[in-house]
Amino acid sequence: MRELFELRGADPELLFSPYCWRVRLALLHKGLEFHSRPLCFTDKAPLACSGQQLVPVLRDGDCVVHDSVAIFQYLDRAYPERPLLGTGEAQSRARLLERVIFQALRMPLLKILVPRVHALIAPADQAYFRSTREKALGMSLEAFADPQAGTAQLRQALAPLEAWLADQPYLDGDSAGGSDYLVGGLFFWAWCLGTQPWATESNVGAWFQRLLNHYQTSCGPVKRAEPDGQALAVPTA
Ligand SMILES: N[C@@H](CCC(=O)N[C@@H](CS)C(=O)NCC(=O)O)C(=O)O
Repeated sequence: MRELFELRGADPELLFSPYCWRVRLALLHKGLEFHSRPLCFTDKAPLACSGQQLVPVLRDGDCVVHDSVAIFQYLDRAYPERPLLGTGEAQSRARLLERVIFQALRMPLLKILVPRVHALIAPADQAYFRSTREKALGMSLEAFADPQAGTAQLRQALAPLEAWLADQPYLDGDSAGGSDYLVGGLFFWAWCLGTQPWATESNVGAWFQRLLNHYQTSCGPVKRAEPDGQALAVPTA
């Protein structure tokens, strides 16, 4: 039996973790079915088998793996058909891309998403989310959150992706691969929380829509929080 432990909102169907979305997309890529185990932030007991407290955790028979990139590597080892990251230099390049893009996009997205995460998680999770994030950020959620600044910073950070996607439909080329899922998880995070801080009419917007359509065609509709009405109407390039 294959199980994916992932993060849920107050609504158990609202799955929004960027790292868990990476793994959902990777499992679809490999054609592997799984049972979803959606957990609240404070529901840590089911994660004990992984020896740590963060999701995603994939339990695949006797094997338990945590950390999205480690799960991609595990999937490539255990199911070599349709590689996600590949091996050797290819894998190393994919992981470098993950680091660089993650660093560039995470903070702008957090400035936009922090208030929405707080509003959409279970009341019992809100105090935990506030105290852990305020400690990590060194300031109150209210002082950190700045959707307008986050959107402007995100627009700049997306420029290389916008240019890259002018020449090919996916980051990995003609079809989606590990890089698309590593980066795409961040976009699912924002989209599921009801925001879309990138232009629909842009290369990035079209790329995300392709990933979303592919996922929804295979797996059914993705639960999304009530949109905040802030989708951008102008290209990001
Ligand atoms: N590097 C890890 C990061 C995992 C992570 O930060 N997960 C968050 C969810 S988005 C989490 O489990 N948070 C629970 C908590 O803060 O207690 C990965 O790539 O999987």
